[in-house]
Amino acid sequence: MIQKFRFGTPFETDAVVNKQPEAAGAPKHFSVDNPEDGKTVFTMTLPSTAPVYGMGESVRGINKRGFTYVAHNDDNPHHTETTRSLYGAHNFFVTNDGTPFGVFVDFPGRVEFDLGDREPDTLQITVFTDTFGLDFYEIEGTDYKDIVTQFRAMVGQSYIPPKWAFGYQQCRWSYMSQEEVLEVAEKTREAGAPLDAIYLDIDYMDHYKDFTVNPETFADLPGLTAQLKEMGIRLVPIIDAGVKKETGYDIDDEGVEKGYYVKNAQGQAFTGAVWPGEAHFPDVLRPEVREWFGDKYKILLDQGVEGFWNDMNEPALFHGEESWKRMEQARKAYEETPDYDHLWKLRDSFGMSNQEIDYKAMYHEVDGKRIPHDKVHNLYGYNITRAAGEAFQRRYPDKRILLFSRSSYVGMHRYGGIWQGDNNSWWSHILLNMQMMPGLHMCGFLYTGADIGGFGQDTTEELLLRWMELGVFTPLMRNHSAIGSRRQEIYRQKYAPDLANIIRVRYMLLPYLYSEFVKAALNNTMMIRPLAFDFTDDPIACDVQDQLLIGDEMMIAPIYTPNARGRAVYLPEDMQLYRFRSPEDYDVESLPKGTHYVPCALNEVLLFLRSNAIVPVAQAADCVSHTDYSKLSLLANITDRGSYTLYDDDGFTRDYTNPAHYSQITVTADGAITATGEKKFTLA
Ligand code: MIG
Repeated sequence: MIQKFRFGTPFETDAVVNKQPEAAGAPKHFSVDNPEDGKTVFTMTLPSTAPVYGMGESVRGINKRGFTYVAHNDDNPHHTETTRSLYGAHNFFVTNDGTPFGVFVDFPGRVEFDLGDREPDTLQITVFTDTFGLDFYEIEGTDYKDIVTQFRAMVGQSYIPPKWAFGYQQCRWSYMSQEEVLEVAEKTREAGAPLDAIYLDIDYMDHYKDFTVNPETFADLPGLTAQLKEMGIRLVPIIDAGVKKETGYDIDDEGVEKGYYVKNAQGQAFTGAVWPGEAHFPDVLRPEVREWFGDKYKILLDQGVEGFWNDMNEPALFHGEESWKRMEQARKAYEETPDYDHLWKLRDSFGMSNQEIDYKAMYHEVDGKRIPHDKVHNLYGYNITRAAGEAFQRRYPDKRILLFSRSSYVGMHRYGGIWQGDNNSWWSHILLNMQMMPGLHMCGFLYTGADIGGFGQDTTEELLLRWMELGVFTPLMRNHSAIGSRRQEIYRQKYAPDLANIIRVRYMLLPYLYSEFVKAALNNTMMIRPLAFDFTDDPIACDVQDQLLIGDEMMIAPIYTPNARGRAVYLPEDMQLYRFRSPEDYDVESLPKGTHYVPCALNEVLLFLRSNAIVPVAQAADCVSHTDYSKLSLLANITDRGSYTLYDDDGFTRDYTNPAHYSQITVTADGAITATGEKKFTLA
């Protein structure tokens, strides 16, 4: 049961599609105070042992208890233990005070979630309601999964990417020319690895101008996409939020002329500096601006591109008009009076990126009203990605186009996925990648993953192998790294054959992973869950934060420490351990419920099949479209009888609800297989 409580006059965020009536009375679990003007504070007492799950893209463990998270979308490359805000605002969590319940705070600005930080037994949510009110939702249900499903039904169906987007993808900041892109394609395949996509980072553009291509280094983009397509590889360029300010650049001219950008206090287009230098920011809270900006993607789609990643859309600012002025003033003051006080101010003024003073000086126009950006800050990334998503639905209703974003808000999950931003080549970030997955799946951001191998810092081969072994199971499986860091392409590694085989295990598992993903999207469920969501009565399972359930049939326990030869794994029930060195080379072992030390060599992927579980697998091919779905075999751990609902479709159209996409597979203890539909299955 969902109850919505309205406080003041909220700003319409468009997070919720299934509108709820307002409930009578007050929230059941929280007391509500207005201790100071401008803040609405929700407080509840909750034993410190009660877990909190959710908060989407955020640091620390799967259980979020004991820290303060702040909804304030931030281009923040420091993903450390004390980081309060990352790129997305995902204001949803579930907890348990004897009965399980969930909370969703629908508010476009800053919200602080103290989940037992200042006081261990208190949850306190502070919403900065000086300008807008909020909708506060309490959701009750039979268990966490049920609450999540109710929430997801309310916020709408998750985005489903094309099937090829479940293949392995290679990125780098940046592949500098079309020759280099082809080299990556050829060498990856020569190394024996499947590959489905190569990414273009900012340097493909002409002077960082959105929707342009550098005419010298990418002289024939349509030729490049065609050549790649013959190899079964797609090209995915980046789009930045800031549009270069330049007279004569048609898109900017048009944006200025039509008044489509966010404005400054004087009513002119706001200028902030990002990669192109001075840039303008489309006012994507306005539907006509979304339509305008979204339609521009066609320029690249017409050249054979089939997907996009939207970056810098918090929006990130290297500096804005106000932070620049502040620096200038401080410098002047110091030049005039070079004293300590002015020096100190000058030093402080170097905080120029992503400053609140700039966000306060940007204005949106919504229904004819001027809205300061800082009040609706968390909706920007959502709406710039929505602009593309809406354009794709309008122009290509029968085709899926890959789309994911860095910044987001709940609601954006209907239009695209997200990647987890600028992590580092750190062991702790493999764990963080794993621990972020359930919170994101709770909010409907099903298509997600982190930069495999780590974005910043130098990777090592061991780190890359271990991270890839987790990446096998994340819907977005993309290797990406920053300019200046050690190269991470698999063919450059001594362990290339092992990396190739790990990636091939992903392709073997594609029928299952794709099926579980689409079913999760269509049924508003989580493909990736903590053990605590399924084994609610098992206190040990509820305490496990470094293992995950992947769909309904399997569990993973990836290695995230250096120099490990294996790790301890908790099995909440009897399971079958598969240890894959490649799709063809593996061993299987039955393990009873309990804790086990499980050896795992550097080149091995561990997979635990649950009791009576069935996982359909294919023969690994060099790309998704070459994978033969007509000849599937089954991994099966049958003690009694197992049944699996397999979803499959053409991978391109949006005809998800067609019953022909489903087959029902049953396996009995004697190995007999029965299945509906045309497919013939054999046991692996
Ligand atoms: O200021 O486009 O998160 O993936 O490689 C950095 C360059 C801008 C940040 C993205 C990252 C991308 C990088 N971008």
